This record gives sequence, structure tokens and C-alpha cells, in this order.
Amino acid sequence: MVEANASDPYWSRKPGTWEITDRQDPVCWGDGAGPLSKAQWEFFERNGYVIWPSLFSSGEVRDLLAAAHESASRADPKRNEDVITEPDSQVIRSVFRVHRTNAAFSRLAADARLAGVARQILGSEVYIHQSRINFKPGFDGREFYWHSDFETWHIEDGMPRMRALSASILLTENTAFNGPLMLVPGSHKRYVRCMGETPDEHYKQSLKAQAYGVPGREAMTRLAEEGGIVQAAGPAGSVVFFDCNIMHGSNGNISPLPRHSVFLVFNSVENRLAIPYGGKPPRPDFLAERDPDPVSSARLPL
Ligand code: 6CS
Ligand code: FE
Repeated sequence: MVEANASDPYWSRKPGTWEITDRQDPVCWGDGAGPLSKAQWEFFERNGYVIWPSLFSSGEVRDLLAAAHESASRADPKRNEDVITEPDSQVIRSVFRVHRTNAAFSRLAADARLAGVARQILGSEVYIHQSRINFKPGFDGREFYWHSDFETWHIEDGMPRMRALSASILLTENTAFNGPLMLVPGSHKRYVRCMGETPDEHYKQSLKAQAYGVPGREAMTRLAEEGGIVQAAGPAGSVVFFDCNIMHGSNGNISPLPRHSVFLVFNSVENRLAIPYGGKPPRPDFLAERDPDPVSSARLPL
């Protein structure tokens, strides 16, 4: 049984209890200097995300998409824990830790267009906490249920504060029809304590379909009433930057057109992982970097 630790502002997963409370951390930690304009920065602060259309060229997207397919073709879900298949088939859903296994994604992780924004918002040097490709092929791609990444990263990985963000690089066009990311603007300023005790080795289930660390229907309804829901549609090469605590999810893809994206999670070097707050053993490294490589946080010109 998880004891709610009164000294932890972000305790969660106590059986039978849920609550919407307030964020205790700033959203933007820096002084504002960096690649985002003042308007983009303020938009991120207020809404918890910002979309940068066509930040990557079509040539770059072509190379990244080829690298993504290469990673998938090398991936063996039966042997490699960092390759996740859909709950109901052997179709590949995610390949994790790609910035360590594929040169194209290592370069991407150090690209100043992404790392520069992360430094600007997080107000410090940064490192890659998690990387992954999410494949959502036409017809077969399944949904991601509503969640805040931070709730899981805090409880299961030991991320202390809300000082991380994701960059999702769209590798195919995202339309209303192929299961784009959906976000609840403003929800990053709230914190939903989720119900239910985390099962052992929860990640083996949650990466296919998450059932713990997700908001109940009443909580989700309230958040959507407060902030509405937006979809992050855009051409391939666009980047969605989103706060670690924004409530988000995506629908399945019954359209014939694939929706593939690569996600890089940047964490502040001042927010390195501690012992997981949920009291279970930490998740494996492919999900949560405990020993950041200084190279991936090397100083780069903005
Ligand atoms: O468990 C995790 O760390 C993650 N799962 C989801 C559904 N989103 C973020 C992250 O990859
Ligand atoms: Fe997520």
C-alpha cells in the first residue's frame, strides 16, 4: 500500500483517492532568452505547449523517417524490452532509446533547434531523459489514453520537479484523421492525483495501454471544461513542444495514412532522477535515464 507522503507535493496513486490540485513549480524557468519569440514563450507558459510548423525541412524529415523505419526493421520485440508492440497484435507501437542506437536520432537530440528551446524554457543545461519513436500506421495504430507524463515520471521514475518538456517531431503530416496529439491547454498548471495502486512492473502493460496514472473520468471532464481540447495538427517537420505535466492523449488511426513521430524528452540537469516517489523499484534505463551522458547535454550554440 502506497503511503501518501505529506512532504511530497506530487503524491499520487493512493487507492481510493483522487484530486485536482495546483502545480507547485514554474512553467518557464529561464529568463526568456532563446529561439522562441516572446509570443511563443508566453503562449507556452499559458497553454503548456507550442507548435512550431515546419521547423525541419522536407529533406530532413525524409532522412528521419528512413531512420525510423530502419530502427523498426532492426527491432525485435521478442528479444528487446525497448521495443513495444500494440496490445492486440505484433505491430510495433514504440521503439525507445533511439538517440543511443541510431546516429540520426543522436544528432537530432543535440540539434540546437530543439535543445535550444529546452534550455530556454527549463533555464539550465538539459539532457535526454527519454527518447522514442511512436509509430501509428494507417488502420492498425492504436490510441494513447489521457495522461500527464510527469505523474508517471515522478511516481515511477523519481523525477523531482516539473522541469522537463517533450519535443515531438512530426515525421508524417498530422491531420484530424490520423490520430494526432490532443492537448488540454492550461492543464499543465494543475496536477491530478490518480487513483489506484501501481502494479509491479507496470511499464510492461502501461506502454501498450495505460490504466494507472491516468485521470478518472470526472477529473478529465473537469480539465477539459476548464481548458478545452486542441489537436496538434501540422505538416511533417513540425515540432510540438509540450510541458511534462500537460494532460494529453491521442486517438487510434483508422485512416489509411500513417502518423509517425519521434519524441525527445529534455530534463533539466538540476532535476535529475531520485528514488521513485511511488515506492517501487525504478523502471529500466531505456525509459528513464539515470546516468545522463554529458555529451548529450554538451553546450551548443543557440
Ligand atoms: O511511461 C512513459 O514514460 C511514457 N508513456 C506515455 C504514454 N507517454 C510518455 C512516456 O513515453
Ligand atoms: Fe505522454
